[in-house]
Amino acid sequence: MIHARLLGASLLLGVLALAGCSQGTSTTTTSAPSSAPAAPVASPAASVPAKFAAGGVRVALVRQLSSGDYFEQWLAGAQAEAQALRITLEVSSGDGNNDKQALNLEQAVQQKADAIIVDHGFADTVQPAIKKAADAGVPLVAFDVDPGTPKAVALTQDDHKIAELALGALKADTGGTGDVLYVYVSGFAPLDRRNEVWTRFKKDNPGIKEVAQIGVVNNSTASAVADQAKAALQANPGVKAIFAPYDEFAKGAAIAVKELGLQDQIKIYGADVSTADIGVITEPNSPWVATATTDPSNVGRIAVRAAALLVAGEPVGPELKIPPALVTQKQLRDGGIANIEQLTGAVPELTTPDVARVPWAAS
Ligand code: SR1
Repeated sequence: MIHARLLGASLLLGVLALAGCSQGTSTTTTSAPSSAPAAPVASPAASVPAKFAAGGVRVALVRQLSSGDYFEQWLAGAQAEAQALRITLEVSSGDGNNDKQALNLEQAVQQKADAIIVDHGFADTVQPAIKKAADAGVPLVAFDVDPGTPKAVALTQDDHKIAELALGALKADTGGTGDVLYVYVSGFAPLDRRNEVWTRFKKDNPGIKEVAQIGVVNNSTASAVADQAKAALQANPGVKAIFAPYDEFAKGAAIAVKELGLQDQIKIYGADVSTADIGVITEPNSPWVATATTDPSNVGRIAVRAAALLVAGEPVGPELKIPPALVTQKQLRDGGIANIEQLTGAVPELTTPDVARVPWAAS
């Protein structure tokens, strides 16, 4: 065991991104450097496990999707936490191809990663490999995908709350009546959970009428949703709100509303946030008026911390659920908030250092 204070200086520098290729999948490896200039660190509460101190821990991050603000920020958070904990993070993405993600997962098991984080995915394609890994005793964190085994830590955002917050804003603004366009694609666990709330919301608010449902998830989700939304809004001229609980959906909806010149008639209620999203929400006459969100990079950090704890044999609850906050256009404009750093400063509950806290971490 080596005391973290001694190591602190070497934990702070440099992402070494090595581009590699395996089975047509781009894989990046983020590793901590062996040395770095001195820097001040906070006192840790515990000693660093030897394998971490030696930089010998490999965690595979196996992703279903990687494009879009949410997934980029999430990865940046995961990489930053891996660097801080001296973990080598081996990142692969199925780029929306579920078979490719399943292959990447099989490969991570074969290559004996110290832990595996599965980031999104469809149950039927990832659960067989998750089961193999769990049976082999590999520590697992499953983010936004049902792992099908209690042996894996299930990490989610509180998706029911995300939908409730956004729909609460929609209801307050509409008075609970009016035609609504809904953006949804089934099969993605977080979207399915948000859909449960939407289904209940419609029952509880009979004045709300879903006039159309659209949605697509691909490498250019926002522009595909924009095209669909334009057609749906032209076919349904009475729409006064759009429920679009994923930022790529909300961005696409905003493009459509602006192109049709309907900003004074239609408001958008979304999910997620990024600096680019804040720009869209706060621009003059923007229809996107509220978003319910966590800080995606904070969630990526938590995934890596949970994996680190499992590797060290530390207890982690079977479920980690990260609470969201409602962020409104008014709040951003009034607060002069232009980026994620300013937002997390103004809404400190978006940062959750006590979730999966690593006792040997410097801060
Ligand atoms: C396609 S699923 C997109 C969602 O995954 C994450 O949970 C984000 O919140 C995003 O909305």
